[in-house]
Amino acid sequence: MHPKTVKQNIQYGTAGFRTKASNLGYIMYRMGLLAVLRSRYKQGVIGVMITASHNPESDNGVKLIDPHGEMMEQSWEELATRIANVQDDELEAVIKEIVQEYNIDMSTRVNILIGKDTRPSSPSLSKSVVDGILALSGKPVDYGIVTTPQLHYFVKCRNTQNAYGVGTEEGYYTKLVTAFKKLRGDNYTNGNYTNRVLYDGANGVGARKIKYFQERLGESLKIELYNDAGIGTGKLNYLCGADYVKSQQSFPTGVPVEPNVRCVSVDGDADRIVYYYVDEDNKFHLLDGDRIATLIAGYLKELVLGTGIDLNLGLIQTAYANGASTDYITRQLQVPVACVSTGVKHLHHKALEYDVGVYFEANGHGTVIFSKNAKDKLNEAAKNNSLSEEQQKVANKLLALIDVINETVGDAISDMLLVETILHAKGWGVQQWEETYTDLPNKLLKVTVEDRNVISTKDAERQCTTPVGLQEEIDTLVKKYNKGRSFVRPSGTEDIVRVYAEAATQEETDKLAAEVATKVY
Ligand code: 16G
Ligand code: ZN
Repeated sequence: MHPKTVKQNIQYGTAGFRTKASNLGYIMYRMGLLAVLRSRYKQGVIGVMITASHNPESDNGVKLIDPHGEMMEQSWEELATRIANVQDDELEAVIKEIVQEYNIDMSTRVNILIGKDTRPSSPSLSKSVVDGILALSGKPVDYGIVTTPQLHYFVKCRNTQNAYGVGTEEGYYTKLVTAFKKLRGDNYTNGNYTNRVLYDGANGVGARKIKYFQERLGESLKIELYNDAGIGTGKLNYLCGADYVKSQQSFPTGVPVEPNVRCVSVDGDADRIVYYYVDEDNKFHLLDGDRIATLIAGYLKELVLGTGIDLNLGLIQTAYANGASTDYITRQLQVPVACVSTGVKHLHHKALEYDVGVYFEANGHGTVIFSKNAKDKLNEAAKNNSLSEEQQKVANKLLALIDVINETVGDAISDMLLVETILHAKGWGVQQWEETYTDLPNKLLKVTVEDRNVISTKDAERQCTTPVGLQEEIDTLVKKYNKGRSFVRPSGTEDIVRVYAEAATQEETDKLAAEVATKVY
């Protein structure tokens, strides 16, 4: 059954395994096996998500979700890679080895939750995962087509006996929408804020699931859905979706162009979101993950101050965050910023160090996590009559906000509801939001090299340590430019090196990026 069909080794990377769907059958089966091992080892429910996110429709992928609803712990990625690459006749022995090494009790009953995106290849790959789970006597629980963040949420609910929320689709919609409506109250508009948003579903699961929100939100937020093509039309992520809009810095196909109207795009598994609009002169304006992060962190800081509770709040970014966003948030809003390596797991991990940890990648993946300490103190404050009425009110508001947020992972729809709540509270339209700071011009280039792994980095990928001398060359180039900044890193998802540059003008930025790129060859 499920014989290994590909000779080359594959690696469990930043976002799990991802490649051409036709090469993934045996990988899925083996990840079913691994999920059962992980579940028995952690003594908790594990999730398996089948998706290739923003990649083309013909790709697919798989990633595992740990009991707290987080991405699988890094130390097990190497086991995933090992299991994926062994020859068929060695598979059983490798499994036995892992069972021994980790002292796993193979007699416990375990549940594995499975979710998939709308790719035409997903149903058959899902069957392969089920076969793997059954082969080790685990119990597969099929959630069907769901967004990645929904599956993360279900895993967390199941492991907390529904204390985090009810672990069903209905439970998820009810939790988010109830909190959103509570915060919005009866006045759906406020100042420059209007309750209408154009939504690009990327022809994927994000389009399918937003319909449940539309029904429940009604007039409180009028979401107009575009790019809702059916399965197998080849249109998934094609010329639309969050990754397209962010990387091309242009308006997606399929969404009507209306000046100054807020638009959002989600990606193929709805864990990323970006905002944008066109102005009267038909100029495109992007409000990316950095913008969303600063909006959220600034607002949460206001609320935390309003409660009078001492909570430490921080923002986590990566080297790709626009320098102007970092500047604005540290200097003007006085929120401390930490920088970590690319990849959601690094940001999430760092955010756990704060009472209120906001994290976002520039590409639009992010969320907020609240410590137990923060939640306890807020719950206490909400009931504490020795606090002022205002303080109690703010504590209640923060508690409701926590329920709008999917703390397990970046969630495009939950993030949208959060942004809409903040804009509504501030009475801001998209222009007021954009006026908070001006992005520095930036450029991202891909460079194809023989072996991308000759480049290694340190300091959250902002400096390279090998090849020797490259960093000095970059430093020399950067010094020539006003507000210059540049770094190079090997991609974790493609066989290329990425070059990022920023400077005072677009012309200088493009030049700096091109110059740095020549040093990488
Ligand atoms: C993956 C990551 C994303 C990261 C991107 C970087 C997850 C769920 N996704 O899509 O966070 O920004 O890789 O790709 O971790 P790169 O290494 O090719 O630049
Ligand atoms: Zn995604």
